[in-house]
Formats: sequence, structure tokens, C-alpha cells
Amino acid sequence: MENSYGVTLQQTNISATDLHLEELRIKGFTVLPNVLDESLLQIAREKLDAVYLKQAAIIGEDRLAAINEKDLVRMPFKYDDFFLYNLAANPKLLDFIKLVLGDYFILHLQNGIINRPNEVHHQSSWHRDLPYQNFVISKPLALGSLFCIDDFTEENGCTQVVPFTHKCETIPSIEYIQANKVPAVAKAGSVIVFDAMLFHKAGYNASNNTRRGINNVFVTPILKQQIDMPKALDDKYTDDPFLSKLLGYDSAVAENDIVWRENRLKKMNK
Ligand SMILES: O=C(O)CCC(=O)C(=O)O
Ligand SMILES: [Fe+2]
Repeated sequence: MENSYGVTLQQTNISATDLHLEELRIKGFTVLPNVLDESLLQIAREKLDAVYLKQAAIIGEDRLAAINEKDLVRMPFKYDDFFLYNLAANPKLLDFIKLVLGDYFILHLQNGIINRPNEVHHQSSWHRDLPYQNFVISKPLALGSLFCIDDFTEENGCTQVVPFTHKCETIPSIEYIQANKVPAVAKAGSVIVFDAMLFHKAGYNASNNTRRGINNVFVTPILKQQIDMPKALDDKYTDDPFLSKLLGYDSAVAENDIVWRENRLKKMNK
């Protein structure tokens, strides 16, 4: 039992979830353990590598490298719905996300990171997941959910975060970052949930094994998606109300005023 004195107001937590919420709110990140089991992780590793090869064949690895996209897998769930059902729409994860973003949020992006030994990855530059934005807001608009597909260790270049920076309008100095960054060490199968405004980066992989992660960013539907998922998916999943909401079909920008009103009539059952 921790002692304290002079305290008249203190948060009390009832469940483990309450502590995760508290960490996310104060530090800007938390680690949810045991979201994926080893059998799913094994499949995820193979499938992620396979989707990357497919994407590299489409665009060309040299051209990917030229735009800082090497070893980055964009929208893997478009190529294999394994990444939709088990990751982006994972019920255990979404139950948690809902506690923060409320009932209406959409998937903004799904990115796979393949952090190979002794190679510098583009994600190993400090950034926010809502890039170019510098503001402080009382509740998050966007949450990152980084699935650890392999163990995240200091040696293999786990994510580095600067706690509390989701509450900093201005990015702190290089000296501050150096002195205050922390490694987000986590077991494979965990999900690092973080405020998208938290300053973070991938670490340098000095081990002999690849470190894979898959980030899913969820946003309030007033923010646009990184890729227009309804268009990219060609009406797939529209027969599933839950997925069509999550994937942004229901909050897509109306083509014009008439369509907007037709949608409203439909929504209000008129
Ligand atoms: O690879 C990591 O640990 C971080 C990845 C990342 O920052 C991202 O996907 O936005
Ligand atoms: Fe990131």
C-alpha cells in the first residue's frame, strides 16, 4: 500500500482498464497485454511479409525507397482481411478505444512496419501520428494502436516515446527528448495504445531479428482518412453495419447537397 498525506482528491481505479485509461490520459500511452495469441502472431508475421512483397512488386522497391516507404505496408487489410478481423476490428481493442473516443470513430489508417536488423526505418524519425499539427486538446481526437507482432525490446528497436508530449503544443528540444524519452517495451501480442499527438518513433534494430508492428489509427469521423477506404475497398463490407461505420462508409463526404439531404432522409427513416 502506498502512503500519502494531504490528499483530498485522488482518482480511484476499480479495474485494470481504469489504470490503462489513466495512463493514456496522463502519460499519453498504455500497453494492453495479450490481445493476440501466438498462433495469430505467427500468421500475422507471414501475412505481413507477403503483403509487403506484393506491394513492393506493384510499385517497385526502388521507388518505395525513394519516397521513404521501404518496409512500410500500407493498408494491409485491403490485401488480406485477416488484418481487419483480428487487428483493426479486434473486439478487445475496440472495447477499449470506445471508452476514449466514444461510440463514433473510424479507422484512419492501418500501417505495417517491418523494422529489419541494422537498417534505418523511416518511422525512426520523431513524429506525431497527426503530422504537422501542434495543439493541445482536452480529449484525444485520434488514438494509435500499435500491435506488437514481435516482442518489442530495447535491443530490437522498440517504439520510443516522450511521455506527456500529447499535452505539449510545441515539440520539446532535442536535449529534452534525449533526457526524457522512454522505450515502450512490450511482449508480442500486446497493443501500445497512444494519443496520436504523443511524440514517438521507431527505435534502431540492433538485434538479429526483424521487429514487426502494425499501427491502426482511430479517429473521430470529422477527420479524414489517410486513404479513402470506401473507394479503395469498392463497397466491400457495406452489408455489415459495424464495419461500414468503422471503415468510414457512413461518414464519407457527400458528393453534393442533394445527396447529403437524401442521406439524411434515409438516416431519419423519412
Ligand atoms: O515502429 C514503431 O515502433 C513505430 C511506428 C510508428 O510510429 C507508426 O507506425 O506511426
Ligand atoms: Fe507513428
